[in-house]
Amino acid sequence: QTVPDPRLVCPPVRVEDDRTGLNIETLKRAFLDNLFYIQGKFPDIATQNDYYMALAYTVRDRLLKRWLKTAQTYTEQGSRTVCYLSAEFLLGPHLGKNLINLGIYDDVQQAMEELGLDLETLLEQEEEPGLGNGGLGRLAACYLDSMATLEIPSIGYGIRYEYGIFEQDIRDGWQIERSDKWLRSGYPWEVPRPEWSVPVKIGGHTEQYTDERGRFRVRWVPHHVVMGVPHDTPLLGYQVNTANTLRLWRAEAAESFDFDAFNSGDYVGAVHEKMVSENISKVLYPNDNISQGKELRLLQQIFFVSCSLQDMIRIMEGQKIPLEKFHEKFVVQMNDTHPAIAVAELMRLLIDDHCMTWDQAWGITTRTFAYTNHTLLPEALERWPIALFKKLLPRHLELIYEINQRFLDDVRIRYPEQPQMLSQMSIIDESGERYVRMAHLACVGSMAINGVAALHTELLKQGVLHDFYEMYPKKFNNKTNGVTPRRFMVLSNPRLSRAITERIGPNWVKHLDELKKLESYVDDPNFRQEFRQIKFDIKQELATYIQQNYGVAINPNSLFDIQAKRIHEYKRQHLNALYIVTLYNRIKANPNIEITPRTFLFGGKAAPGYYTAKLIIKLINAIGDVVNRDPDVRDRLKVLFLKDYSVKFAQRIYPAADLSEQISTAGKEASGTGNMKFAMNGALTIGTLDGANIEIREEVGEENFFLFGMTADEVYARKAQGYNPYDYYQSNSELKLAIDRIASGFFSHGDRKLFQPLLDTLMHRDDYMLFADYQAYIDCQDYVGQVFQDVDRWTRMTILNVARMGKFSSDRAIRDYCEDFWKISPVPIEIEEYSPEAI
Ligand code: CRA
Repeated sequence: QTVPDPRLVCPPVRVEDDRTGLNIETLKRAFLDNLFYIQGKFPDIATQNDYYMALAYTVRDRLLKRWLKTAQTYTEQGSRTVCYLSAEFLLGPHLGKNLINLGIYDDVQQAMEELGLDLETLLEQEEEPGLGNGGLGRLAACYLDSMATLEIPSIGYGIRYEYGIFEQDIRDGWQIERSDKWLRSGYPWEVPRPEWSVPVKIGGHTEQYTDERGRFRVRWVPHHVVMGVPHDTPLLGYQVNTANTLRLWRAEAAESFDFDAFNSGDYVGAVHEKMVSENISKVLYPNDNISQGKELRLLQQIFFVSCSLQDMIRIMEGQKIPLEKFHEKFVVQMNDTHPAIAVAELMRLLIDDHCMTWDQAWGITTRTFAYTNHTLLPEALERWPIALFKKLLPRHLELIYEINQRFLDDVRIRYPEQPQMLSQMSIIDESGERYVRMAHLACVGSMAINGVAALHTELLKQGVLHDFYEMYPKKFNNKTNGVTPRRFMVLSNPRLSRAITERIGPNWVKHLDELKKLESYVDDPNFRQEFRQIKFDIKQELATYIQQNYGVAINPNSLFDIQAKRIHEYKRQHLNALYIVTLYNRIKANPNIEITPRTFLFGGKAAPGYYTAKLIIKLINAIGDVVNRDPDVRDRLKVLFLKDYSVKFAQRIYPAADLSEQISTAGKEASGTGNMKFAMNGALTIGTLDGANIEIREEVGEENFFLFGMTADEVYARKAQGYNPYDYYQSNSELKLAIDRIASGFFSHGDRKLFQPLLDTLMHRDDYMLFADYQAYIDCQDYVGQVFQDVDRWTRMTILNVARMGKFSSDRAIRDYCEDFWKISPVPIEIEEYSPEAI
């Protein structure tokens, strides 16, 4: 290592008290200063958004000292670093989380109050960066929070979409989409770093040549080049000095590229090029668990992957670490196959740009990457037509062919008598039109492969990735998902958090297993009473919100039964709807029937092109419109679809739930993470033996979980026998009544055609086996209703659920990744206490 020029060694950071001080007077002064100098406003003309921005900048200033110290420490120590590659990061709002992590929430609240402002109102101003669809993107965000909190050096790499997940509105019961302009009023949390922009090549062809040392080389002559400009966001851990970086790439035209067209007078042509380049980071594909196979999506993938890998090489060069040590400096985690092209791209960079031999490059590559699989659904498995691949990434295709040839040689040696293994395992699907199978590329190029819950990992090993499991059993492991208790308990449910801390102290926030200590309060009448009161107050607040925003009165004493997640047939929101119709039918048959009053709440977006999912939204709204105003119901049932579900809104929903609906067909939900967030906030779960539900039930105890339905094995067995949903329809009178009522046009102003496509699928195919699980679900729901009446029993169950959720902290998941195959240990960040007198 060379000694740096002493004149350039950064002295300890010394900045004014106003930029770092944490006491109330300083916070107020800094806030007013930012209102004046950054927003350029005086109080008379300032909007709530100006106040929000002034406060956000005040908080950002306080992050910067920690962020720069973190970066400096990692640079000096050349720390081993996790790079988390993800096409999605569903962060949610920053302000509240940063206040919590800095430990200044209450002081800032008071500071704002002393200035005549309300912190809650300011927090509401923040537009969240919705750069993800659902669980996968939110998981990435939880993991970044845990890595910072555990002081693990890490960089999140992704795409800075100009438009995130669409805004959902409901018109006449139907979902309509509006573009999400999250950047419209300015985004104070990021710092653009144009000086670290990198070029990404697209299209063109390759040429072979012999270099000056007589080596055989390949040169890629691209059709054009796009620039990636990094935009960095600091992510501070909880009560530590570590602030790691989320680096999102924005696509820009390579300015100098089309000078020819420009000079020859084709200004429009030159600008067109610019537009096409910038399209790459324009919009997030709004599909959850569905791969559409669009060209622009492949461009997004190579774009952010290439930028990120080039950035890692730049970092190594800056730290003067030789490139041969790439796998010692970095571990690169691929969040599903969206970044799997990284395997070929790293090979290309090492061989073509850095002159390594194949074996050396492959040795590094296969020690660097790890792959997380998030789904078994066939429609989500990514494969790209060879022709498209060749057009956009001619060099990568050559490299993939070579990787595949060498891999298939190994397969041949391993299975000399089984030639079918070659076509089954090949990275190239040649069964019809030829495709590149991204999951196969990811498996071959990674040192570790994991599923996201115990069942899911088992099913991967038995099913989709079975051949790879046989060939590389040691690569496979399970990492059950987790969620951050900072956002989903401390921030979203401050009252519950305070009640917990009063009993067991504050350590649970970082060591969620300590919630176990709450078990000794399960029979304490004061604690029970307080627990119930908190839930009631939050439900009442949500009721007020619903009254104001939807004009529907709901009873805070009723059972709040909530299903909030993406709308998908496998998640079976329509099974939930069938129970509602069943209850309604019972009331119509006997208006005086005893039933537990319930409020059914739904939230979630449907992919804009997923017609059936959109029809399910329409069905829920249609049922709600009838049920909510039928006088026979006498307010015992209310059904509401809450629009535009987001991280911000989810934070309000989880604490208000009594019952959490986790009712996917067994074997279909890889893990689920909403299931964890609900249970941590004292909701009980009604669920199938699917994904992480199984482990939640194991932890909280089977007596504290409402289980129903077929197991994954039973689902496969029933399918194999030949499943006929129509038999269930004919033989189950309540099911028949429910279906017939929908079919009759009762919920659709007499229109019998409206829901027919949905009902036809159910009666004749029912891929997700709603009918087979219907009776078990109905019985279980009826039982839930009875248990809810027993207030003491219910309260006891909810306390035990909260107390036993320790396993589902994302801190536990990250510790497992670190110990198992990341092989990374914490790097604490020391900050000398700043004191103004020292200047
Ligand atoms: N849609 C799974 O379906 C899982 C998350 C995070 C999903 C969820 O069950 O909790 O990932 N899969 O692991 C996915 O996106 C591409 O696959 C999801 O969010």
